[in-house]
This record gives sequence, structure tokens and C-alpha cells, in this order.
Amino acid sequence: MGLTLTEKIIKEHLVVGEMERGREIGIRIDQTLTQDSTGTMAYLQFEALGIGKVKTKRSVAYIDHNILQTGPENADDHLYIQTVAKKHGIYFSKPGNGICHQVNLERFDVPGETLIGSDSHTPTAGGMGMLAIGAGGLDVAVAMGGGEYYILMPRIVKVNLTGRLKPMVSAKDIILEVLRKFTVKGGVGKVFEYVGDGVKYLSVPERATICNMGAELGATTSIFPSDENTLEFLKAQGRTEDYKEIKPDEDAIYDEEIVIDLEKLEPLVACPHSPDNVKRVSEINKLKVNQIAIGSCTNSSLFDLMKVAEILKGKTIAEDVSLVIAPGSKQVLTMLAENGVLADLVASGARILECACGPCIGMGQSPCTDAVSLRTFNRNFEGRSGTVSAKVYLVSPETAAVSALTGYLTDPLTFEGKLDATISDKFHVNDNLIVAPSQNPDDVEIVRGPNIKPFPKAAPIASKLEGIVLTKVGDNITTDHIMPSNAKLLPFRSNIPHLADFCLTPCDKDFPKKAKENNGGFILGGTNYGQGSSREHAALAPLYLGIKAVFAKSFARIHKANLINNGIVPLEFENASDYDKIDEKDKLIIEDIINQIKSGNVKVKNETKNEEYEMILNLPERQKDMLICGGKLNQIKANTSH
Ligand code: MIC
Ligand code: SF4
Repeated sequence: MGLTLTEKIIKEHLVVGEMERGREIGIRIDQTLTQDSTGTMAYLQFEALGIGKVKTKRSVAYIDHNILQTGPENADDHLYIQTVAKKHGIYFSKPGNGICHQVNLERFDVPGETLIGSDSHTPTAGGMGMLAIGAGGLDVAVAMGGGEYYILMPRIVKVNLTGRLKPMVSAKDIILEVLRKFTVKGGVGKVFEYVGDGVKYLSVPERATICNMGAELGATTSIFPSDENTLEFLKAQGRTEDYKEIKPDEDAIYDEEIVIDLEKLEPLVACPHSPDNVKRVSEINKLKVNQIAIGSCTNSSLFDLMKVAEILKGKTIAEDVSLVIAPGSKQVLTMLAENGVLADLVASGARILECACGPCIGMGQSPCTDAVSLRTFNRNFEGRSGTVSAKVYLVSPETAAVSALTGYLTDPLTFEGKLDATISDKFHVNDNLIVAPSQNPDDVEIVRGPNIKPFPKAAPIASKLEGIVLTKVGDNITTDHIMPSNAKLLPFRSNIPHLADFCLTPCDKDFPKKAKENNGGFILGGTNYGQGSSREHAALAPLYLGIKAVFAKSFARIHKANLINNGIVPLEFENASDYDKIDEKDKLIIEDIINQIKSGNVKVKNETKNEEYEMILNLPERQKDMLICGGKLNQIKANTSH
């Protein structure tokens, strides 16, 4: 029986378990990446593991998120990461070098290898034919130490691309179409494998756009085969030796299949406030736009920005529009400067930002009150732009650029003119902002600024869990709700006590206060609780506040793993309707929790209502044991002390 591409890579990296759908497997990790806003915690945890040099083929630490530097905190974090990287065998990509996923694609991704990263958009590397997965910082720390990474063997969706995109319709429109079909929770437990005759018309950066935003499906990852286009890209990056052809067998068996006829695809837009709220651009009439932001790890490649420049060349953006552009990497910015296109962008009125995440994570460029902001990014969660009343629409670079000229959301198919931009056949390679690790690690002193506080550690689980429901929230709660990130809070990613005072406040402003007054308690959530980011802070802040368990109709993959890694029990309702019966302030009790965890069926008593609910804890033994030990670090310590 033939294998899918995903199965082939997993088979080669399988360390624990069998490739049976839905069963836990452990895979060997070739490469890791971290970025600065999750990196400080990941490296503190790595240090706590007591490992000397990383054991991966390559590990890279990027600085790309926290670059506003409005006080010493960001720079202190950068210095900590730089020194810890130097000591432990990790490459360090300096601020200014670019967004982790874009730079990793250019310089380090290798077809057929495995990558995990402490950022949910790590699957971007699927565009290179790599099995790349977003994970919590602690899982990345363990992988750096040579430990395997655990996932449930995914179901594999065949996304059959037929035909070729029309001009002005873009890779972004393909992934928006997949999101329209599957929604933000439709990808949980799945890998999206792109195949079909349409694949050959997509360059590596376009494939990366699709895999990048596949994160919004809740998927484990997305992947393309490697082929002549991959080889061309690697050659153009001076990395021919990294090429390896890898594709699914002809008779591979998939769990699901969808077909997307690229010829029929039209420009699409994800409307506020969810990446799956997708409509045709042509359906939306007369939407006046205040701000347009082009960039992010989704759409900041040289190819994307060349297309934007062609549209803007010789013209001026609309009077009422602010256009900001953040190139994805130093390589992209250098080439825009060298070929003169940067001048076209600036002349049209674009404001050029540093090569970093920037506005995507609310690090500056918050739009005006009630603004309509068109962004080429991947997330439009409420408030993420830094302006709570703003309405963010996610679009392709073509739609963004054409709309910048008209001042209205405009279908790029109405643009008169033809784009000539093609993928470059030779990139300007200069890795001078990537610092190699030290040959003499003993001489490297790790510098820890005053903002770097110890991370909270869970204790082995008590025999009985009791407490009140501190807050009741709805469906699709994102990690941006649980642990908001904006220009004011991001400098405190290494300071959980400070961040904890903002935990869940977008949903319930008194949550931290209630948690502190009641000595902790429980959170009640709906479906897909914890979607979005990989930030472990969304588990560490609740841990700090004494949260013992979260009850939800279902959980997002990375957040669920982060809760378990930090000893917080994620319980799912056997009957979703029980969610309606529980109210805030109800007192809940779970007796004999250790045995209940072991059995996987947990009875929860509601003392206030005199009711009982059946909850499910459908976890592999490894994670059940982890909960009993009080999290992953305690489990590792317990296992190494025997
Ligand atoms: C995001 O896009 O939400 C982030 C910011 O990159 C996060 C990581 C973080 O919260 O630091 C992610 O995607 O994992
Ligand atoms: Fe950075 Fe935005 Fe990409 Fe997250 S989604 S890594 S914040 S550019």
C-alpha cells in the first residue's frame, strides 16, 4: 500500500508508537526554531533541563516579535536569548534579519526533515516539503535536548489543486478557500497535503503562504511535495545540496479529499473577526478602508512585494489610507533596495517598517478607532491590532495593493494592467546577521536582565480538586483572549507574575482578581478553546493564578498540550449540553482525581447545583502520567531520578 508524503516523513522519524490514526506517536526532530516572545520561556525551560549543547541538526533562535524597545525589557530579552544561544549550540538570528518563518524558509528549511518551533506558524516550512509543527516552548526545549516530539498520528487530507490561478488571484486566496470550507476548527488532528497538477504552478514562497495560514485550520500542519520548483528555489538560495525529492506514492491512501479548481478561484477576504469568515471580495461593496498593512510571515516574500510594487508603481495611494509594508527578511529588503523597487513603494506613499512581525502582533501601527484595516496577515482576532474597535480584513497582497490605490476594498480583478513579477532565480545571500554558537561554551556568560523572572512550576496533583468556576467563556476563545499580546504586554513575556494580571481580561476583566481572591479555581470554555498562538504563557499565567483544570467542549491542539505540560487538567464534556448547566461561581469538586485521570473518565460534582457531570480525558498514558506528576518538567525529573 502506498504512503502519503506525511506518512513517509513520519515513518523515517518514528521513535515511539505505530502510525495508526489517532494514536500517539513520538517523532525525532531534526531542526527547531524559537522566536523571542516565546523564546525566553523556552530557553529558561531548556536551562532547567540541564542539557549542555543542543542535540538537533540545527536550532535557531530568532528575534522578530518584540522589537519596539520602548523600555529596556525587549533588549534585555534579546541579550538573554543571544547569550543562552551562544552557550548551548544554537544559531542566533539578530533583530533586523527578519521573521523567523521567512528566514528559515530562505536559509534553513530542508525537504523531508522535521522541524518544531515555538510559534504556531512553524508549518510555513511545509512549503519546502518539511514536516513542520508549532509547539509550546517546553516541547521545543525537550526537542533541543534530543527528546522526541509527540503528536497524535494525524488523519491526512488530500487537497487536490487542479488548473492554474488567474492573474491577480493568489496563493492567499487558496488558503482562504480551504478555511472557508473547513473553518478554524475543521483541521484539528489533520495534516493537509497539497497535491495535483496545480502544484507545479506554485513557487515555494506561494506554497509557504498556504502552509503558513493552514495553522488557522487548527491543523497539525500542512505540506507540499518537493519538486523542480523546490530545487529552483534552493538553487537560487545557494543551497542545492539541501534538495531531496519527496512526494506521496501514486496509490497513497488519504482519509479525506477536496478538490480546488484554481482557475475558478476568485479573490477572497476573511472578514472580522475570524480567519474563516471568508467571502468573495466582489461581494463586499463600498467598504472604505483606513489602513492597509502588507507583510507578516504569510505574505512578505520578495515575490509578494514585487507584485505590490508593480501595482503601486508611478501612482499615489488614496488620501485617507495609511499603507505600511514590513518586508519579511533582510534578504527581501536588500533585494527590493537593489532592484530599485523600494523607491517605487516609498514614492507611492508606503511607510516601510522593519523586517519583523510588527503590526501583525500589535507591535505598533494600531489603526484609528473603528478603523477598517486590510491586512495580508493570517489572524484577524478582535483587538489583536491593538485597537479594540478596529475591523480587520485578511486579504492577498494583490487585493491590498489595489485597494490602497482606490481607498476601498477592491477586487484586484478590476485592475487594469498585467503583472510581470516572477520568482527570483538568484537571491542575495548574506547571512551576516546569523551568529554561530560559541566553540568555547564554558567562556560564555548568560546575561539575565531584571525583567526575566523565574517561570511558575506546577506541583504534583492533589488527591482532590475543588474550587469555583471563576469565569465562563464561549466558543473559539483564542490565546489572544487568554494571554493578550500587544505593544504594552509583549515586553513582559519573561515576567509571568506581571502578565497574569491580564489573563483572560478581554473576556472577563476581573478574572485575575477573582482567581487571586479565591486561591485559584476553574475555567469553563466552549468549543476550540485556546485556538491560535502556541504561546505557553496562556497556560503559565493560569498556572500562576492557581487554575487547576479547564472544562471545555473541545480544545485546540497546541494549547491543550501546553496545559498538560504545565499540570493543568483539560477536561472535555461527555455531553456538551452540560456546559449550559454550569454557571460562574458554582463550586465544583473532583474526588480521587488520580484514579479518575488514569481511567480517562472523570466525574465532576457541582456542589452548588447538586449535579454531576461526566467529563472525558482522552489522553495517552504519557500525558496522564504527566498530569499526575504535575507537568512535563516534574515528569522528566521523576523519570531521570529512578
Ligand atoms: C502569533 O502569531 O499569534 C504569534 C505571536 O506569533 C504566536 C506566538 C506568540 O504568542 O509569541 C504564535 O503564532 O504562536
Ligand atoms: Fe509574527 Fe504574525 Fe507570523 Fe505570528 S503570525 S510569527 S506575529 S508575523
